[in-house]
Amino acid sequence: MKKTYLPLSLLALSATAQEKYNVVYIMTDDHTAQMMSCYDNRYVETPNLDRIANDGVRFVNSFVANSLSGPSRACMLTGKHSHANGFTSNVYDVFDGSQQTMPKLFQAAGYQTAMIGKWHLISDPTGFDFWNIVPGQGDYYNPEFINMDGSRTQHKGYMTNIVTDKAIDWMENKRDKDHPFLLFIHHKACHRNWLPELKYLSLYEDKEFPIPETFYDDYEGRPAAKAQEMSIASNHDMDLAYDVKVMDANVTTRLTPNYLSMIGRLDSRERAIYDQFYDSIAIDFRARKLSGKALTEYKYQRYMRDYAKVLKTLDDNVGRTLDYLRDAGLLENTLVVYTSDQGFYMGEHGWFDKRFMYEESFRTPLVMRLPDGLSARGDIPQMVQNIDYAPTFLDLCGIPVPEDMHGVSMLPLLRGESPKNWRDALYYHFHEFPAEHAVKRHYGVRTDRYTLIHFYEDIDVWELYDLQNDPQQLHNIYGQPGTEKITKRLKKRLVKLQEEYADPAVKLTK
Ligand code: SGN
Ligand code: CA
Repeated sequence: MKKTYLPLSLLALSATAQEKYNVVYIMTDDHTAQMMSCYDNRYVETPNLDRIANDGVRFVNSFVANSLSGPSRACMLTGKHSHANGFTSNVYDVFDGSQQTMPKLFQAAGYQTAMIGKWHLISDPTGFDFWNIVPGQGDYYNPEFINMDGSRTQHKGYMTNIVTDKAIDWMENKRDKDHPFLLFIHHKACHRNWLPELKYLSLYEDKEFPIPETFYDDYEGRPAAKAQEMSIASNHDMDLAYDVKVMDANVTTRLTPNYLSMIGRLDSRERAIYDQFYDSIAIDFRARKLSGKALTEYKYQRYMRDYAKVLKTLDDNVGRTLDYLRDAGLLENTLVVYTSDQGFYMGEHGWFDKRFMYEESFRTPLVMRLPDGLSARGDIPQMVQNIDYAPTFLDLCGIPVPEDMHGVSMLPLLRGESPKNWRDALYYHFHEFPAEHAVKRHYGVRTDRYTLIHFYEDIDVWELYDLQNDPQQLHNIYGQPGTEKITKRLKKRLVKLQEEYADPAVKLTK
């Protein structure tokens, strides 16, 4: 940006809308790169998400620090790994909102800050001039929002549309336009249990999704992978009523009550439309009397279709957000970021859900449309992580990046530079066990070629993958002859990262 020299008296007012970039940070829930056509065109088209990448940059090695909603959000807000920001798990922690966060630093620098949608950190948001969040996971249909005064308002409509309406309304009518802004638009889509917007119920019904190569993985040599409860085949894990939506009035499954309460939010007219669609699916399902592999593959198709429908509304709304920014003349001066709180399994290893440090859930989509002045375009190959978002946004907007943040600014990458000393290894730590989906605690290190993972707590298992020879991570080569040297080198790197980030888990590695 061009440097301007202001008289001292005006320095305090220097965060004016004309001089500073805005940041619009769009984050979805459980949206994975396999389901975004600019990353992977096997399954769906996402033209509006792709617009961001086509006009700007696509990070092809983008990862999270802890593949779970709340923890991921806390990493993004603080620029720190979970053990340091204190929010390690959705179910055991409350986010300490008195700590330093990126929005607070923006606010102190004179920015207008706002947060709309899924927050999922238990405590109320801090550091925002305006917030309007949903309780917990929120609901797809006629959702309730929590207002800043603690009151709750139920809105008529579909969550993804409402979150976008609110975001546009804030940009257009609620913010102080004399100041630059930081806006978080945090969607519930595409989180379980994938309830589509009613107008898209029949979409993708004629589509048969290809079954991933690792769908029938036997988890040999990987006891933690075997112990998980996120299997499409299991009717305990993927519920026939709640997830697959083939409810049988005579059978109450484990999650039927949750399902009924969710679709109970529809009014009678909406419910009739919903029932007409899924009742016919359920009748057809019962007539087929499926079992074994046929049943598992049927569940997979239903899962893919419903997920894709939810994603369609999301893509529409990202398009709407981009159109607003363009029409309001904001695009030239705004960094638009699109990412998800983590990746997800679309049948790989036979799974749905996330949590593991294996590639599909460790990765997360990340595309950005850059404001004027930043020249990078196309693919960015460096390994980046969601702890880098806070330093990047701060750096871009000329706000000093605090020393204690673990992440690093991606600004040089956005300028089209290739810094020589960019990180060569990523640290990951998943803490939520015991919990739903039964994924063991684990941490690990990933380089461009290898992933080394340590599962611990009620298990003590190391896994090593050569991503070049085994990108699907089916062969745990830890302890195999010939891997001694690389294992030693990776453990050393892991200890160094754990010491650098001061993760007490280092004692389990040494
Ligand atoms: C809910 C879901 C889980 C999911 C977690 C965490 N169960 O508990 O399947 O793993 O959220 O997801 S449900 O029966 O309530 O749908 S996260 O993305 O918010 O971390
Ligand atoms: Ca999530």
